[in-house]
Amino acid sequence: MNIYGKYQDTLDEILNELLTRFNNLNTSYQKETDQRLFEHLIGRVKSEKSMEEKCKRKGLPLTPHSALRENRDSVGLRIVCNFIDDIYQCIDLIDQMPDVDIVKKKDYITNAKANGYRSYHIILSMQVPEEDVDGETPGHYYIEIQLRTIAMDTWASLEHEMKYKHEVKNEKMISKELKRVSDELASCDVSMQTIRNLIREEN
Ligand code: 0O2
Repeated sequence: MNIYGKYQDTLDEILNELLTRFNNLNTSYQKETDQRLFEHLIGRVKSEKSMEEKCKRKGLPLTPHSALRENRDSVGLRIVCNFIDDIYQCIDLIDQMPDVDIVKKKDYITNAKANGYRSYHIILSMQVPEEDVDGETPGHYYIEIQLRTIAMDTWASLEHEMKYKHEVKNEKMISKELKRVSDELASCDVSMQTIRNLIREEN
């Protein structure tokens, strides 16, 4: 049985609605300011296999309730921005969205994880006309949004590929190197932001 049960179609619809919404925001922002709000955007409904593994890892039964209430990332969006300030600009716009409540914010940019992971995570609760897993109509569904700069995304993608959830030999040395690279990239992000501010001041 599909872990998302009869809610799978609603998850797909929510993902499409949010992708359209954010792409439209980017287009109107660009028209107004001549700058892009974000560089690119990706989204996915977490695969059943990955959601099942996550539930097993947490000792949860393989039910739609575990997938949609005990976990809050069945629908995930990743917004990749050019500059750090753009991330906070996106967050302001998310704050203003109708039919969406911000349930949790985790700022791994100001407070990077010990391994060097940097990103800003938001958990949203979105109201939709369809029924939810509690039998409520209109329903509420959770969405996880990860916001990062290109540099943060590069690091996280490569670290995910190489290490996250994998066993690694020379663990200590590899972790130290990854942390060092993360700090260097963070310093580049700050420098690029400073350069942008200087250019803007001149114009
Ligand atoms: P995947 O395979 O990317 O989907 P949760 O695990 O969601 O119940 P938690 O631990 O509070 O709750 O979540 P957190 O810290 O907000 O992290 C959620 C997601 O952020 C992860 O999802 C990853 O996508 C990403 N993430 C967090 N820490 C790291 C990290 O150290 N390295 C990388 N590359 N990504 C990270 P999943 O479901 O764990 O994994």
